[in-house]
Amino acid sequence: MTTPNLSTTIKPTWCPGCYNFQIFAAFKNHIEKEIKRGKRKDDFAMVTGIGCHAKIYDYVNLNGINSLHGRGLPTALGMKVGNPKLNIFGFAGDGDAYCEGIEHLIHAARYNVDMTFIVHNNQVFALTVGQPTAVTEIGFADKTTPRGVANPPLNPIELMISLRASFVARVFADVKQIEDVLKEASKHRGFKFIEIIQPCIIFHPDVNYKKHTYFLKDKKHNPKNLDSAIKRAREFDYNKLAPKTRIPLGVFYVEKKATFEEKIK
Ligand SMILES: Cc1ncc(C[n+]2csc(CCOP(=O)(O)OP(=O)(O)O)c2C)c(N)n1
Ligand code: SF4
Repeated sequence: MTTPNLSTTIKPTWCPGCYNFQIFAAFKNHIEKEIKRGKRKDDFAMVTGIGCHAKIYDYVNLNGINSLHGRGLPTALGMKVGNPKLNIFGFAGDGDAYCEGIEHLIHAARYNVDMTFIVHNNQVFALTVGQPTAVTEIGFADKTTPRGVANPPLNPIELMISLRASFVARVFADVKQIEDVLKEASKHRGFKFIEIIQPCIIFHPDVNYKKHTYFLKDKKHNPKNLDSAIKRAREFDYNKLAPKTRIPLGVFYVEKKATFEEKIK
């Protein structure tokens, strides 16, 4: 089967060097490989929120809906009810997913909607020029928060595991890491939550995150073990990086259970 062209003719307007390019490349590679493995282009659909991350919608030649800020998940849920066979990929920013859309994230995880939800976590509302979100570190200051963030950041991995989201993973914005986790996720039926640490080189630059990361699989982490998953999730609290901070990457938690679609049949 010939692989359809998954790029549109629209030229990306992300800042040169933006890590969103890595996510874009990895996602296209993944879909191309899925098509080579026998899937059809029309088996897939995309949903995005609003933000820098959401521009991916204009650059990938797939069906879908460019939704509202924070409302990608209910849009995806509606699409899934209409066509349960659709393989949906949702893209959100941390503002989108953890601020405006947090209620939808909680319930999509509880319902176990069979879809993949990818959060581009750059720890700011980037498109609107770098305001803090729910995962910004204490002390981060901008024009809206001149005295600096006062509240500790939310730990989305811990939140997702505590809700027993059925597939919970985190990677860095690196093409291979993203492709690997997407391949792993493609074998799972249920809500696949994948957070990508995606520094915004303009408003929340990379503070050498990669140097602090390690892979859960190298530590023989068992993703079916809830207690161990929570323990690993707590190793990085999204606040400032101390010299000994360790950021686990890979699949934290996996649980086999009925999907939303199966429950409403
Ligand atoms: C309901 C609503 N609130 C606010 C906005 C304004 N807005 C557009 S993009 C954006 C920031 C998006 O930040 P994030 O979701 O983190 O994505 P990023 O730009 O960092 O990729 C905001 C606040 C909007 N479009 N709609
Ligand atoms: S503002 Fe940040 S997230 Fe947005 S395109 Fe530029 S580098 Fe990327």
